Amino acid sequence: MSETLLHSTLENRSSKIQSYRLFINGEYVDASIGATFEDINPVNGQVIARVSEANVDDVDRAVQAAKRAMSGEWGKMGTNARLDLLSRVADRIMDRFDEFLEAEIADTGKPVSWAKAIDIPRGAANFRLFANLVRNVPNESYQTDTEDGFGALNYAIRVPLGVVGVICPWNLPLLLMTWKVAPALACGNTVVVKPSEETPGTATLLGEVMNEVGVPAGVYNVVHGFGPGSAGEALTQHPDVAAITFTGESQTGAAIMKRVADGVKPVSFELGGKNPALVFADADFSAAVSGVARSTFANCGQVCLCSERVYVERSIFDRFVEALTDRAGKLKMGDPFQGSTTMGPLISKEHREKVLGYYELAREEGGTVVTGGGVPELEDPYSNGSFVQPTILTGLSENARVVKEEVFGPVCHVQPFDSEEEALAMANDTEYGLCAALWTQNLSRAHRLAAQIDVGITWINSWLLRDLRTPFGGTGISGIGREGGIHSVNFYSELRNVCVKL
Ligand code: NAD
Ligand code: 6OD
Repeated sequence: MSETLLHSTLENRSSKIQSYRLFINGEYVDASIGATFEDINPVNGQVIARVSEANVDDVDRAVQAAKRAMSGEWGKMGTNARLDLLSRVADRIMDRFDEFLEAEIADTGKPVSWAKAIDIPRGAANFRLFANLVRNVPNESYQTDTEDGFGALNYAIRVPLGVVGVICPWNLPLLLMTWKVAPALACGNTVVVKPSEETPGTATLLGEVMNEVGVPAGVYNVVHGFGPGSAGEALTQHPDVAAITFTGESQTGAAIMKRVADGVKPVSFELGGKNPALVFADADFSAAVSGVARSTFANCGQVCLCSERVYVERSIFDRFVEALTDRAGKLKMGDPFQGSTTMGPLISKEHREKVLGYYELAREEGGTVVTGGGVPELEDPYSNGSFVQPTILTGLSENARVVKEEVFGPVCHVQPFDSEEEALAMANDTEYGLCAALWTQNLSRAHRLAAQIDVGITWINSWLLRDLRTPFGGTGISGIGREGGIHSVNFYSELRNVCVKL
């Protein structure tokens, strides 16, 4: 990948408006009534694409194509042949790395350094992992005693669920979409994907890859649109969709759950977070500062795993806040294709209003804005983007809304603590339970706390270090179920037991 090439492509993109169509039954098609919406580049506010907006009929077309594919070539294909195809999808994403990178950056404005290290490689890695894993999944069997002495043999088989509806957010579009599509396809299902309306690009491009490697028509389908009253809701209500896998806000998860309840369909939900980072005085200070700077500001704070509540042992509190403030001041905003840019914009002007609202609320709730708290002064064209300042807050009560509610921006509140018990109590005082980061060199303390913090994932002296085989998910309103490794296989396939009397 050459950065010069990417840079000039960004300039070209500014003048060339893309067309993102629906991908149904292996073909790019317009929405049935020709409806479209605009896809905006959050770096400069320019329209980058017109996107076909699916209605109920289009969603039905996609679901029917996916259903037909289940009983066609795909449904009959052997496991190894199917998984070979998915390995080729991974290879082809890497072959077309620059195109995925450009599409992802155009939609999100995230810095190239982040997108090329995280988003696109993970898109490929998700397919590679599940192609390998499903080849090696054993099934249970039991020899059962019977009164006649001949016994019985019980064995389990796995079958796909059918058509899986995949509803995705905008923050890590390719990564989070393939995190669900790859295991769903590896288990033999077909999918209808509803990408976020903010980030339709990479899901659309993936359709080309599916065709190039020979994934049969109808296995991977993409319907664009919005949530309520649009493609998202239509997918959740479709009677031929067997399961819904969703990543997004907790409130949206609740709305989807109500919609699927009548059909008693399985759901897998990866939802919001209000994640704590705990920094003890015995931590490696500079590693903790770097780690918390990363876990607060990465992807402009738009990772569900970001730390928005930072608890620091009182003896190092002032020094820590000063050092974190210094890190915030060094973040550079601007052209995402420049290697020197380290922070992108928020996803949209609408989301910026929400984040700025929380900055204002922090002041109203009596907090101190140590740094940031507003919109940065940037030259054109970035002044038309959705940039906000990285922000550090102190002095808020633990009951303040800013400390309780997910902001999803580059902001944290830093609170001092005097004891491990106090830090633990504050960390757990939330409805959310996605992840935590612990910074300490006392390993007994680290393990003790990891067992007591009520979250799905605890990082000790690290953050976002991922092994895709591990269970991933949240407690409380941060999610339902676990994905990753065998946990994804357990969601995307159904176990059936066969009992043979011998
Ligand atoms: P969102 O909930 O607003 O939207 C996510 C998707 O759901 C979009 O495709 C949207 O169109 C669709 N949608 C919205 N309402 C719907 C409805 N009623 N029926 C069907 N579909 C509907 O989330 P977002 O703003 O795109 O993403 C940010 C949120 O996602 C944050 O809360 C973040 O914490 C969360 N998130 C969680 C994880 C995780 O792994 N736990 C990962 C990424 C993002
Ligand atoms: O790394 C992953 O697998 C994952 N699901 C990350 C989620 C990030 C949330 O924004």
